[in-house]
Amino acid sequence: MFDDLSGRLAGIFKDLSGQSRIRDVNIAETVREIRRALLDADVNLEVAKEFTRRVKEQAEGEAVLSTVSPGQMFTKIVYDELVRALGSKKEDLRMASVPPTVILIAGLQGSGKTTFAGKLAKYFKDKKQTPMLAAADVYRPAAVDQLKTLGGQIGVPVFSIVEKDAVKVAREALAEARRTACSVLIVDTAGRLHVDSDMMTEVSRIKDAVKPNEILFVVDSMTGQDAVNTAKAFHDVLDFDGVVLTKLDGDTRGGAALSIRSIVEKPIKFVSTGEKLDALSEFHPERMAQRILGMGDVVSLVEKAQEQYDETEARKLRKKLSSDSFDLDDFFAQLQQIKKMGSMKDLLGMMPGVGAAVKNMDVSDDMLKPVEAIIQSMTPREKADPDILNASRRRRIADGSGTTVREVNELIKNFEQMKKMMKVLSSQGGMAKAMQAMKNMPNMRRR
Ligand SMILES: Nc1nc2c(ncn2[C@@H]2O[C@H](COP(=O)(O)OP(=O)(O)O)[C@@H](O)[C@H]2O)c(=O)[nH]1
Ligand SMILES: [Mg+2]
Repeated sequence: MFDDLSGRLAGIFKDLSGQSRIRDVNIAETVREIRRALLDADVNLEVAKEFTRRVKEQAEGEAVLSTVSPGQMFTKIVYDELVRALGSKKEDLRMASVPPTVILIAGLQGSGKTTFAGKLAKYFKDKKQTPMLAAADVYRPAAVDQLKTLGGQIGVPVFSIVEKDAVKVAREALAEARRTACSVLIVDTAGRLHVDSDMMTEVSRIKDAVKPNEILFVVDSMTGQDAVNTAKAFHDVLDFDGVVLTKLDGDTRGGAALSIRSIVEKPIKFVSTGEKLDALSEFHPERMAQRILGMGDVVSLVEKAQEQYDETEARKLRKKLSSDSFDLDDFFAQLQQIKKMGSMKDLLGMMPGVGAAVKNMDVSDDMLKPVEAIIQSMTPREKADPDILNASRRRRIADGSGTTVREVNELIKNFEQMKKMMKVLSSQGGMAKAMQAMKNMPNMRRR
């Protein structure tokens, strides 16, 4: 799987190898090619658009690192976006504080629910848990037999009754799991070939009857775009907790894997890669992204170069501050740096001792836009020496940037404050004090 997409992306990055600097690259064209590759891999159109919009934004805002090529830089940017699209971090199953943990499996017929139920039972058994399977697909006798065969292979009890009442099976299975002190109850349900209301009603009733800790939606990744639509339909009714992608061993183009998270905003928790009982893995967004790109070494190379770059910049900045030559160009560069690193609030929130302070603060990236416009309307001399900014210069800058003189005045005040604040920061690490100062900056409030 993903072979086509991997190949296409590798080709795009390779085409960039003639360029030595990212500013020589036709970013728009490169991004268009990435979008085409994603669409050909059956990624949802909206997801592909948002993906490439973010790649473009980052490529344009990227600092020029002398030690990495544009192709490598793009690889890193696309890698980061893949990880994000796949859900950023691994998410575990929610286990009950008092066993048994109840896991409800839902999905269309043929998606691989029963096979997955067996695999999950084995997964828990391997973790020294005591799972039980419940056969709540009561319509086809073969379905119960299939589950019993799987249970037999791994030595896990399978609960079933003769009556064709799925809710009753689930309820009685739960009682049985409690009675026999099983730690996990996995409820396999019936699916239809298409989303239909009878099926949805039945799973909802099972959900109400056994109050599962975790509802897993199983989807066949070979069904591409349909997988995304089905996920949406199930999500609307069931509000499931996680997704299981099956048949990733087939010739799926990978679109479902890349789209589903963005569309239903629920994590992928497992992937299934074969008919055998051990063909199940927990889902790791980073590992999956690495598999798609097949370029883990490039990613870490760029990361290192970025760290080094940031260090050099920080050293330069400290020197500037101590020699008092920090000017509006540096101020601007700092703002760009902050923007590049992602949402300001997230960023500030990660700094030790700051998290709580910014929680209630209004910080938005948009507030930087007028600030940028103002600085860009200044002459190099004005940027280097803000002291020369008299009234007529300020008027001219306001007109040029589509702002008001008051905003220009505020910005210059903010700049002076930032300069002071950064001095404090670089001297004693007085982060809390700096945050307080920032909170009081007029331009830092929502506009
Ligand atoms: N290749 C492959 N086949 C699978 C996978 N999971 C399930 N299957 C097959 O898909 C078919 C339907 O699976 P089943 O579990 O009965 O689906 P259910 O109707 O949702 O319960 C069976 O032939 C399974 O062997 C997988 O990850 N890879
Ligand atoms: Mg089944």
